[in-house]
Amino acid sequence: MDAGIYSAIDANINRALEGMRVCEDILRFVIRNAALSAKLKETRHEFAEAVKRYSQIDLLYGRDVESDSQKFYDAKSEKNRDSLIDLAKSNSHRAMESMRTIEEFYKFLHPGIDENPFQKIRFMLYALEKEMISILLRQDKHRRFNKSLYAILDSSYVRNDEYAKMAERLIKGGASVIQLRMKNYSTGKVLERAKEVSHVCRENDVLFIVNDYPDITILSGADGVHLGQEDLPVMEARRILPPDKIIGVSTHSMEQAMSALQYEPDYIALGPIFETGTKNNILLDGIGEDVLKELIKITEIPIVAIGGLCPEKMAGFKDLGCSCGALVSYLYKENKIEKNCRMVLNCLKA
Ligand code: TZP
Ligand code: MG
Repeated sequence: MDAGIYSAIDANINRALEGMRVCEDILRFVIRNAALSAKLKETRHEFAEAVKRYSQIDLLYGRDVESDSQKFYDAKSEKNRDSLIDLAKSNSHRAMESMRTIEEFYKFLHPGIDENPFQKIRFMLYALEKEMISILLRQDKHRRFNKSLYAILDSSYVRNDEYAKMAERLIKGGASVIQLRMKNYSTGKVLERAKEVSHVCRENDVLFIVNDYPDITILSGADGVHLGQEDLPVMEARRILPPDKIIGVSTHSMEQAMSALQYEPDYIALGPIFETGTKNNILLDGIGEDVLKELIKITEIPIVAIGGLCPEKMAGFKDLGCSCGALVSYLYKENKIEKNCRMVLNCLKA
């Protein structure tokens, strides 16, 4: 009987290590999240330590690859992984399920023992899976910030009954992301507009972001929320938002951007890059393109330039490597929305 038990433990140790390794490589090379891949690596090492409780000789003695009836059996689903999420999920489950088997045999071999290292590792894997899948769900949305126009539906520029129509026009002009920014409106009114715009964006497969309100983000079915320096902190908003919602943060200097990065937002908006009178109706100086250039160099998350943008001023954006611009006033100029959008996009696309 013991040889059989050790054979099961041995097989599951290998399975768990393999599952963890695939997830670690997804985190390291595909998602490129150094912190999370390091956490998983630590867990894998902790597991390798815990496994030393078993004698190598017992495990190897129990190993019998030749007579394993399922050794070359791949479930149909294993041959048809249709997404990276699918691949990540199946491999984290492989690791967690194996951990459970090892945990159960450990209890069986050590009756009455309280401490079970494999149980602790299993729970660590559950938490890591949640983080990994959440990142993958959002990463798909990050692609929309590549060579793209982030158009802001601002209440100072849009008539009350024209939000949906304006969203359609911005999308027609080529916007990939639409943000609803309504200052000094009741949350009931913002929700009403958010639902309308969310519908238009979903129909057109365009990302929809709500400014200021995580609750309205959820209720309107938006893709994410945009938070300013005075709004809820990213970490707190993350706690209440479903894992697929993205969070963007406004920053106005290199220091603020560096500080925002610690909390892993999905994107950072930096500005005003140029002088603008749109924000709070006061004239603000631009912080300049050099800060933008510097920030783009030090992070891989999408950086959205904002503030005073217009084609004349965006001539150097391609050289800067800036792939996303957020605009308000220029887009509505002379009511030539579609044309204005296209002019901006020409400054971002190669
Ligand atoms: N945040 C920084 S600048 C700005 C916001 C909301 C206003 C951008 O508007 P415009 O008209 O494109 O300068
Ligand atoms: Mg705000």
